[in-house]
Amino acid sequence: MIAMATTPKQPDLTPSVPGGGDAVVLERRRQRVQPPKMYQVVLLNDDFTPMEFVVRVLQEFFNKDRETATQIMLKIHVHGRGVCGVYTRDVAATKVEQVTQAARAAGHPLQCVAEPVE
Ligand code: TYC
Repeated sequence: MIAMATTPKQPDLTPSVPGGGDAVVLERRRQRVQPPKMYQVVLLNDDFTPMEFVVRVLQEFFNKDRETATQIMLKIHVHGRGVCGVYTRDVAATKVEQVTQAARAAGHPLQCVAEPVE
């Protein structure tokens, strides 16, 4: 057999398209990332935490204006619970930590929980 000097094969960069030419084919790709699962942070009613403290919590940790904070607090007071905000998992967990810590430091039994949004 006779060895032939050949040039190394280069990858063919030209998209092969019926009809040839220099057309570029763009494939539709399925979306690979999903939106993150979201968690709602909920405050629970109790008989001891002062209304004013809850209003301040809603203003400070959930960025509510005073009027909105008061409405949410009253809703919790009447209905037993209320959503304060919806966040990604880590942010929601941090809110729960911050609120619980502030409540305990002030000597209040306020309960704050995060739950997945369906
Ligand atoms: N029920 C409380 C009171 O009458 C007020 C309150 C509101 C407490 C909301 C907790 O998440 C709460 N002082």
